[in-house]
Amino acid sequence: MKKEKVLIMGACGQIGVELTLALRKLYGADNVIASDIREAQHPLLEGTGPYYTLNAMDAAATLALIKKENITQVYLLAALLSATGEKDPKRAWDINMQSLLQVLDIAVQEKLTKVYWPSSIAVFGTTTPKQDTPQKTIIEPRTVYGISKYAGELWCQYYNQRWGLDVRSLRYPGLISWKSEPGGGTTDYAVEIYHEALKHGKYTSFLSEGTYLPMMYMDDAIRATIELMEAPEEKIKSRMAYNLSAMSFSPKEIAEAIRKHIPGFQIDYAPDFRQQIADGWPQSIDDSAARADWGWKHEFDLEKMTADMLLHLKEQLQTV
Ligand code: AKB
Repeated sequence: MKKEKVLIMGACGQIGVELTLALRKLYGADNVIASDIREAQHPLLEGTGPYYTLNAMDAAATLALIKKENITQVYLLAALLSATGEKDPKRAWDINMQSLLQVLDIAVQEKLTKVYWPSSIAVFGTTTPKQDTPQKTIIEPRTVYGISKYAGELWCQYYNQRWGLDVRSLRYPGLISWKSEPGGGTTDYAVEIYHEALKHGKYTSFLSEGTYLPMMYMDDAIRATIELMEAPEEKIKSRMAYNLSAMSFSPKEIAEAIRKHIPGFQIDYAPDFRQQIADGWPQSIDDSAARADWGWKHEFDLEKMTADMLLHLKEQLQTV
């Protein structure tokens, strides 16, 4: 059997840091090559394994690195998210699409065994059912990020059908993590709020108090990603991305959960342009296909996540 060697593109991002660390534990540090456009790697990755500066838009450099390191699997995580994407839609489209198409082409050419590419709940829009949004439903994204994710899903499916490429994908909800910070998403408030609660005891939310969105703790998201990638090929019945779900809450509810640990915590609301993006997304997700096909099961709810986030962030603050 061919020995697997993984390349992670976008390793210094919110998902990338934790996925790199988890995959290094699983496959061995030298078998997981981290790369990112940033020259300096994320502090948590330092000393944990090989790192390269790589622009995901540079096809020649990507191919050269894949050949040099005898890569067999690629996780392409580099992307512009929903809020950043709306500030420069054409740039978001170029980055999100070009990097994917290049990786898919290289994967076919170099006969890679697997590719992972993340999608998002951002594929859904205002015409989609808002509660328990099904795997297959009306999909009319309203943001350039959502459009690029939906187009990307179709490209992944196309490369699977046309070239037999084993490409797998998940529609992540908002992701909440303490090791690495999010950048440029509409769901970022649900990370900022924990930092601000510990530092200042108050937070101004850029989403209104009753805005429900699907969310997930990073531990669950990393486990889902690895379980999907490790699942036997015959269990992967959708080559569009799988819906994935754990919990749904509003800014008001997360504030109440934080108040159980920090009783004086205060929240107020100043919705900005991200409110409109959030209003176009589902409030909860039906991920029964992921649960039935490859056994997905979440572990963290709002209470468990809040306790874990505050514990780790408090430790982090004390060591700074
Ligand atoms: C965003 O808010 O843009 C992302 C996402 C839901 O994909 N966190």
